[in-house]
Amino acid sequence: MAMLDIWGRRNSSNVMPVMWAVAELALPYRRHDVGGSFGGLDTAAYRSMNPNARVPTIRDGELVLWESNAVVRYLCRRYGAGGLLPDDDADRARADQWMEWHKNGPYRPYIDLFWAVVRTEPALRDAARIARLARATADSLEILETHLGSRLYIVGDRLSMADIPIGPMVHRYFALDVERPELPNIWAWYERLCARPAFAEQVMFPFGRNPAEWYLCERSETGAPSA
Ligand SMILES: N[C@@H](CCC(=O)N[C@@H](CS)C(=O)NCC(=O)O)C(=O)O
Repeated sequence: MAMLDIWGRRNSSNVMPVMWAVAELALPYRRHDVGGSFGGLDTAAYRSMNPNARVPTIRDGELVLWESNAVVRYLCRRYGAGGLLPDDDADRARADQWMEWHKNGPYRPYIDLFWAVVRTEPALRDAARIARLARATADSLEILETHLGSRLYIVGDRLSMADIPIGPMVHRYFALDVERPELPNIWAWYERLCARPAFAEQVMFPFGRNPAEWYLCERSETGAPSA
């Protein structure tokens, strides 16, 4: 295959699933730092690829694609047969279902929670709102908790594209300093993900505890604050 081009800062919640999929599939790629403190989204050149001026965007030969779940699905269909793409139609549909559930279910309160904590100065945090968002995220994740009671991965007993968007969200959710219920089945699944080198490399890097640390992590190669 040709070299895949990926535009997006690696600490973006929507870039991480793409990078994790790329690493699981061992695809050759070049990643371009845009978005966040790197800027570069509001240019004619970038908007001609992605009129939303958001990350991620990928280019694979002639194909330019945005929307992280669409990108993950594409990569898994094109390069993931026998691996991240379930073989059977019903399992593929189930994987699609959980990817949609992620975006429309827990991700919504989770991303607001993440911003309300990590990306807000401690003095400006709204404790009542944080508690509400933490509760809403947990309530939604209880659905996954029940589901994972009888399987190792989200679809069946091996990693598939269904796990890809949800893993990075859960990684950060478990690291946030917020009220959380016990979620033993999600935790056991998360530990399975942590044992994967691709997940460790593309998802498990530090992101900081406040806006200053966030920006230091964003600018650091390793994700670690340099000060
Ligand atoms: N639904 C889109 C959302 C894309 C999105 O909102 N990306 C955020 C980062 S997570 C973004 O581009 N923010 C502006 C920035 O990074 O400067 C997807 O899943 O790809």
